Amino acid sequence: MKKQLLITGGAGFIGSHLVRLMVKKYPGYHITNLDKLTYAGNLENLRDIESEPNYTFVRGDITDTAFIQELFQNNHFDGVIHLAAESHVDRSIASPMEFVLTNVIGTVNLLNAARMAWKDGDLAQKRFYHVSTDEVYGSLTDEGFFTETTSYDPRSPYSASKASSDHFVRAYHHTYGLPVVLSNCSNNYGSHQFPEKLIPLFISNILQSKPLPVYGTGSNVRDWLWVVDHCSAIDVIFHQGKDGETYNIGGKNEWQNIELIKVLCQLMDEKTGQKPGTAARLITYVTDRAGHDFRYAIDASKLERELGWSPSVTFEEGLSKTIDWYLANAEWVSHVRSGEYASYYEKQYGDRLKGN
Ligand code: NAD
Ligand code: TDX
Repeated sequence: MKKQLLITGGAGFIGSHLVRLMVKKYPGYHITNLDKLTYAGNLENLRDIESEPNYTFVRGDITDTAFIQELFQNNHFDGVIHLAAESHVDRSIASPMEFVLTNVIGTVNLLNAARMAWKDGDLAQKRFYHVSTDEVYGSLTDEGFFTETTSYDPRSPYSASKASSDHFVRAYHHTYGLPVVLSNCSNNYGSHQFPEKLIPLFISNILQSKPLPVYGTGSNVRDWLWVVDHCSAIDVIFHQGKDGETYNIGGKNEWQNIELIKVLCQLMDEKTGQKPGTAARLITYVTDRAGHDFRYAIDASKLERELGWSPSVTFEEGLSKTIDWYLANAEWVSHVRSGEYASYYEKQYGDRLKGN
């Protein structure tokens, strides 16, 4: 019998890369992708694998308790990899409640459904994996790294909601014995990322000669990991991680925002045949993000040491591949930016969008 795996948020940026990896690498698994298709979810991301026999898409909302319970009753999931979330810090500052609903209530709904579904089974064969972020640890000064034992200190509504969901996942492990594993990853970049996050936003703006809004002085530091490498880490942790454990994921790749932006501008000039310096002239310093965390930096040595994971590309390679993808997929960018893509996909995919 096939192993049944539920991936939530599989139509989003990281989720679509993970669904593709799992569908292709594990033909003996059946992958169900549950996604609400918010502004960030896009079935076009999965067009290449949507007809595979071991893949099913279900449209649904993780905050809908009855729907989630029914989904777990109608399917016998052996594993859940939970990525569905509201994921953009700036949106969380403008509208925190959506983050509480999806990231906290939605996660607890899934935990409850898994607990009920697995209560009489062999728990050794089950696993609930929560995909989380390094932002739960707060903000670093120039020194130090986040480890798995760093105290939680979330400082934005987004990171507070992710911290809360992490706590619920661990609480279900300790209280009810639910088999769980968690990971906290640094900033991802790569293809199919919604152009509201720094790298795809700036690529897209450069292509339209629009200003590049650098928050504050541009001195904040982020630790960047290619999305494909994040997914290879999730694969390893899902299969080999120890029950109840947390693993930090990161690529030892810190960049001050402004330094990264200058490299991006230079690469964009080269790849589009513009005169050197053209893209950089679009750099515009703007009012800082409220509560802007200064620095994130991940110590991923536990994952490397215990599970033998390491990233597959350098930042230069990953960024170059990412830019090439955006240059070749201008149509994707214009769909998701136009705000019309929801109705566009309704037309494209018709009944498949109505859920089951
Ligand atoms: P994303 O915003 O690109 O995708 C989120 C997906 O979740 C979308 O497909 C959306 O439609 C779906 N979704 C949202 N609300 C839903 C709901 N109520 N019910 C069902 N589906 C819903 O996000 P991403 O960047 O791919 O992040 C995925 C996960 O990884 C998130 O949990 C995020 O916190 C975590 N994470 C992201 C990063 C990063 O750099 N992007 C880093 C570390 C961890
Ligand atoms: O227009 C911008 N200008 C700017 O200076 C944007 C969108 C961002 N920034 C800065 C803010 C951050 O210091 O760039 C840095 C990166 O910003 P984002 O791409 O918004 O990412 P961040 O806030 O660091 O959070 C990301 O990494 C951790 C993801 O969005 C989260 O989902 C993930 O958990």
